[in-house]
Amino acid sequence: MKEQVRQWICEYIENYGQRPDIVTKWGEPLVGFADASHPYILNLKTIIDTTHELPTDVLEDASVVIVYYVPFTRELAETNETGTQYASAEWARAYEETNAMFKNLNAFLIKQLEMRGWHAGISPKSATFDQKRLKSDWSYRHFAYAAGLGSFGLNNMLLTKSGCCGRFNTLVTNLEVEPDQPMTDEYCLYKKNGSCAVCVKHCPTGALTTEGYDRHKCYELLMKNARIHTEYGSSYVDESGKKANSVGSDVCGKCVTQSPCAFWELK
Ligand code: B12
Ligand code: SF4
Ligand code: SF4
Repeated sequence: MKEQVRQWICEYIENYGQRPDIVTKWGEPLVGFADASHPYILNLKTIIDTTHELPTDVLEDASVVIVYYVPFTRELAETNETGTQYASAEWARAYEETNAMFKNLNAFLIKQLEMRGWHAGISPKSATFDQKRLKSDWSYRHFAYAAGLGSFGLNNMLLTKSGCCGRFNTLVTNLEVEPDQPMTDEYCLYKKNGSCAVCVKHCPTGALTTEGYDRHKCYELLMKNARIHTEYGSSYVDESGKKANSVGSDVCGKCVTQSPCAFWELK
């Protein structure tokens, strides 16, 4: 059944990418299954916040969280150049098109699972984040880590074996499968041996340093970009769940797109 779920995801994304109204290209997705009762997950309220949801808040008999990572392409990453504060229009569009695709893909997966007698659901908290704390009560990266999809980089991204220039999503289900385990290796070169830190050099605002990350400084630039890139909509909603949280695409990604860990290809 794990292979079946992976196939559904891969095929759906491939077909979706053929739609005439879709410009963004995606690479081969990675899929992991996080154990809903793994101690790491049960501890998320302590690690992140007491308000963070658990899989059982979404589905009473949750067994696993299906986590998938959808990589972008090198061509897209190259459009989002360093040395400027502004995100490329292509990067903004890819952000919006991918977030829209996720909604459709999750609906498709829920339908497939339910047709076979399983239950599945998504956390409504995943589509929003607290505008003051700049934190979500459903962190994809933590579920991705628990599903063994990667390790945290200095740039704050969850680095996977295919890189970090892509986006995550999740689905909670009561499907009976053998869950994957968090990985013990470290992918980030800085965390491994103190080298690299390219992501820090590329950050135009100083939000990202080797000492830490200032999410508010980062968000200021994202909102600046949102005011420029209004043409593709705004996929994140505020906490009411009804209103877009910005006027456009709140993006930057300079700590991702030209980094060696974007696709694990050193330049
Ligand atoms: C709120 C939010 C933001 C905020 C705050 C950013 C932040 N770093 O949290 C703002 C709006 C500023 C933002 C910016 C960006 N975001 Co954002 N954002 C989110 C959102 C909605 C929630 C994240 C959250 O709650 N973070 C707060 C807590 C939970 O995490 P944290 O503060 O980062 O700290 C934890 C980790 O660093 C971790 N950690 C660090 N080291 C280690 C080591 C170990 C061993 C462990 C276990 C944990 C660990 O533990 C910390 C404490 O919990 C998620 C989507 C989602 N629902 O998950 C996307 C998400 C994190 N964003 C994403 C992206 C790509 C971006 C941007 C590049 C914007 C863009 N698209 O152009 C920038 C990158 C900024 C950066 N360098 O972090 C992607 C990341 C993809 C990836 N490969 O990991 C996500 C997952 C969206 C998605 N669908 O894929 N984002
Ligand atoms: S650019 Fe280098 S230091 Fe930064 S997250 Fe990637 S591997 Fe780690
Ligand atoms: S998204 Fe931009 S501002 Fe935020 S940490 Fe990355 S490079 Fe810096």
